[in-house]
Amino acid sequence: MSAPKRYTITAALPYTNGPIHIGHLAGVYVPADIYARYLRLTGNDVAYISGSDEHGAAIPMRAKKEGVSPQVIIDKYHGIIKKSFEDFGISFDNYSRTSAKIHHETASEFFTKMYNDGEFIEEVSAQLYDAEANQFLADRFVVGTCPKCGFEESYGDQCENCGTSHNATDLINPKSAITGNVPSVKETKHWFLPLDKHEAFLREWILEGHKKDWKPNVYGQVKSWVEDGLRPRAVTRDLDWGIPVPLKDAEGKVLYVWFDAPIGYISSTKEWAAREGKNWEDYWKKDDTKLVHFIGKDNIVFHCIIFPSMLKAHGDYILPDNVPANEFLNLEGNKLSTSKNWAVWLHEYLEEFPDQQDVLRYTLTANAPESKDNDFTWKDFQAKNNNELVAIFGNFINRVVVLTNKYYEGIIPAPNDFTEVDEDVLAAVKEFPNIIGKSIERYRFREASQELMNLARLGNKYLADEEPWKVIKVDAERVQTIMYVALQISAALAVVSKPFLPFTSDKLKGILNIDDKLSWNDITEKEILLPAAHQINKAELLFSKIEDKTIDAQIEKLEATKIANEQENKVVEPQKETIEFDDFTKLDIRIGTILEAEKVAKTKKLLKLKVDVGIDTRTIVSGIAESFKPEDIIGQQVSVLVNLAPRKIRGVESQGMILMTDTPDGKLAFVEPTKEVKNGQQVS
Ligand code: B3M
Ligand code: ZN
Repeated sequence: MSAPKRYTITAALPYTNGPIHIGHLAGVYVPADIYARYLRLTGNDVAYISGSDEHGAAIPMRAKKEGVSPQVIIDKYHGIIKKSFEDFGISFDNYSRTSAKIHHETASEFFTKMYNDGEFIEEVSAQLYDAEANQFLADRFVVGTCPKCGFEESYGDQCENCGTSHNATDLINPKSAITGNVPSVKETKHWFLPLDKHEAFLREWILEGHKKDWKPNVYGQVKSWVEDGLRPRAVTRDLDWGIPVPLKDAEGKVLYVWFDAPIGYISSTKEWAAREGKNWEDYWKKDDTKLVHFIGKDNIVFHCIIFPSMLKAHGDYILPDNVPANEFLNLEGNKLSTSKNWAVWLHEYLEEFPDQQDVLRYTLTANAPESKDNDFTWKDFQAKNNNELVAIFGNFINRVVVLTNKYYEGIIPAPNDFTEVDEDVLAAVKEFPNIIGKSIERYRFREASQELMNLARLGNKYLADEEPWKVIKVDAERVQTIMYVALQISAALAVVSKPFLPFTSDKLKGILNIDDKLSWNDITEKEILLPAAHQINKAELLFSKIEDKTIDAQIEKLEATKIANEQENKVVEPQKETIEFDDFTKLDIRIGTILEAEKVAKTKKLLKLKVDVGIDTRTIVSGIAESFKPEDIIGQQVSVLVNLAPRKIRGVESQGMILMTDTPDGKLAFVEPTKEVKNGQQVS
């Protein structure tokens, strides 16, 4: 076992302008949690740190949209996000928030020291200004075309499409996100971090020093930025929401959110260390501490170029050993989007899949976007659950526990002679902690999760091959050995599943009655994991099958969201060409009542209706079957174009047309009188 080390593991601070979704878990928080849990289990000193990012333009914009103060917004979403992390077993040692006093103090001190050391350029420059909103425009307050990739929805500080970071004045065709106006320019003073001054350091530290151990997707982005040429970046803003710039002549200015937020890792560590009686500087200033930042790819420039330059310039801080950024997770083929509600929100997931956090953790790990964007589909989620967690992991454990209770009343039998197969299986089990550990230490969590499933496969195959339920009839002594071996595998699974499936691991330890008696390293080092005569508990299902109808409901929910988005973005049809009044008088539109309704055979959309239009009762075929059940529209009053020439539709003669319109959820609605009207009444 290697000597214990000290780790500071940070996970990106989520903005408190909305809830969090599966993309956050997949990209950042589950991999970081697996890493932190594994390092704790292998005896290391770990500080797993995060918190809410409560400054920046996104929050006042959301506040304005909801007609509340930014403080109301951050309090609401800090609470929702913090609870979501707790619900999903994200085991932070501290989850703070950047509106906390300790952070304001820490960020202000950090800035002041850099200022006093002459690390900033003070410059009055022309910045974008929205005269109507009477506000300077930076970050998300301005959108325009990215100078690097041409993406037309780039923000003022960063392009979400190519990830590059720039100044607002670099945008092509900028537009105010507040009024839509083309901004003017106005002089204002800001303090700039001269990134160009840190180029040599960044080249030596990253391009040379981390060529081999940083992920290609991270190294590649950093290399292209450094080689594109680094320029001074403003670290202050003309905003009233954020940490005031701690200088006399800085009235109405705050620290740029991406200057203060990474310092949030330090202030959150301070908060934790004070509570735990530790020295925070051990985790940020000692060379034998390993600092690892878990982020999404859109945060690479801030964590690999800007924050390290700040740490270096401030002096006496360690630098990140690795920044294993993930790519993006998509949902059913489309980009996850808070604004389009195209997401699986964690708080909603738990309402629909109570106590099934581990199913989502496992699916998001097994399909993590580690080297390229990946897609989450509900069908794959169902398959991972039913074909792996239920059919392999759960099935193996259930058989072991049921048979141990059935044959031995839950008391682990003493083994007799081991066969070669038994010996091989017991030897293989001892290898898994190292196999899984190596993948985790190399930030290959997908691979690690599959090795975990391979251990369950080993157990499942061993039982299927040894068939104790058959052998019991002829050789009870042999079955004692088989069950003993199978129980050792079960104990190993309970321990090594903890980083990935914390809830399942705890449940399995309860079933095996081992609590936390076994450590990660015991699996490799101890001869016996579960001794004979040990009493286990009754069987409980670890996972349950997810039925098609449950998944179909989720897919339908997304379909409805997609349609609602399409409707919202639908442009209003332009007016048709002008007609004369006489043209209108040719239309004979009457009020009618639906008397009968039935589906037209072999069609999805058509209903055959009997409608009393006052003049007579007639048959009308209408394409409304996907919006209405026949039995629900008997007695419905409708507007009918009665003098439309009759026509055969799927063999049925239709004598007229029911007037309909589209609703935001993509269904149809009747054009009906707001009061009961006599059938045959004319619409004019
Ligand atoms: N608040 C998250 C984002 O860009 C950002 C991370 C800060 S980590 C210091 O979505
Ligand atoms: Zn771009």
